[in-house]
Amino acid sequence: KPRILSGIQPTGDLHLGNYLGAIRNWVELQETYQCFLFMADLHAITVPHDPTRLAENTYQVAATYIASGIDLENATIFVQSHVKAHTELAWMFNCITPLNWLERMIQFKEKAVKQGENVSVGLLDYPVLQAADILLYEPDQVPVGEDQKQHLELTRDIAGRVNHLFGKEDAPILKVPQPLIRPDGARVMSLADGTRKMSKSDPAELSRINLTDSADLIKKKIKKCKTDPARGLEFDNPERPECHNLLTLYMLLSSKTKEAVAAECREMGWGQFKPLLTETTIEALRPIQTKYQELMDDRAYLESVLRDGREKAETVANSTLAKVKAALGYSTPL
Ligand code: AQP
Repeated sequence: KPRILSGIQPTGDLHLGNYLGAIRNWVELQETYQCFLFMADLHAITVPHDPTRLAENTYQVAATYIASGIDLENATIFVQSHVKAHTELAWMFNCITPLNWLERMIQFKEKAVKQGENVSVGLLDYPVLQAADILLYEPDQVPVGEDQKQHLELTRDIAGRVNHLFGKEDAPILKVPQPLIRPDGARVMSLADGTRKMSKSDPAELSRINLTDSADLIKKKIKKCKTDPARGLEFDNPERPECHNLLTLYMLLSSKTKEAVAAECREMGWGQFKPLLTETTIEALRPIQTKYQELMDDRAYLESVLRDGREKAETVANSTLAKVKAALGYSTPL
């Protein structure tokens, strides 16, 4: 089977964007691909974080992967900080990556504005660590959304530079992965503003539906979400981003086609559509929430999953790291 790799930062409660934009795609991809899926807890501290929540959030993300249908027969789930090769390779990449490659990263520029004077070196270095995460596992493809395309391009550039500087033409050191672009419609927008993405770090709780929200809370959030006064509901009208987003959510959660949803909702008003979206969301999340709770109540099992995951991940990661270190000319530890 070809291999893919992906991860999520344990920086807070996971929401419908994380599920529909990432995890649910992995569940489909695991039929065809061998998956390495991790919790990016080293990336989680590139912006100020809460040390009392980090470990718990990491377990929650692992439980969400499994509860959403990730099958441990097909996938290796591990914690980034448990596999030391990530930071070690990132250091080596730091030393061969030109600074200006990082300074032009859009995500850095956007996040740096929010951090002001306190922006950390880690935030600038975020995509270098990401390159190490990816290249250690020699994946064939990496599932990426729009926002991560530039980072994957950088990963490919770093791999190319290592191969060029230290490898031989016919024997590259690092495998250069291809992007696996996500299907359309998998960019979930904020419930408070249809032009901004749904995000864990948005201070407005009502802007997102978390995967662990109760039925009552889901109902409240959909009731309060932003809509518009136009009559009838439609996809793809740039003047109506909220309408497009809510129909997309309904389409993805009901697993209906876009055409079917467009036809079903064409004549509807918000008063009719909102209860339908509420019911659909609650029903779609119910089985995930039940399984999630079982997993969170069985810490010993989750620990065993992460221990196995670390062992499998380390075997692959350490072998790639050893290749890079040899190519860079390091002595073997005695
Ligand atoms: N709104 C979204 N729509 C579709 N996909 C999304 N993802 C995140 N938000 C949406 C995807 O989820 C994965 C997790 O990403 P991450 O935690 O590493 O960071 P992120 O993309 O920055 O996610 P958030 O939720 O917005 O977190 P914060 O607020 O902490 O930055 C990725 O595959 C991402 O594409």
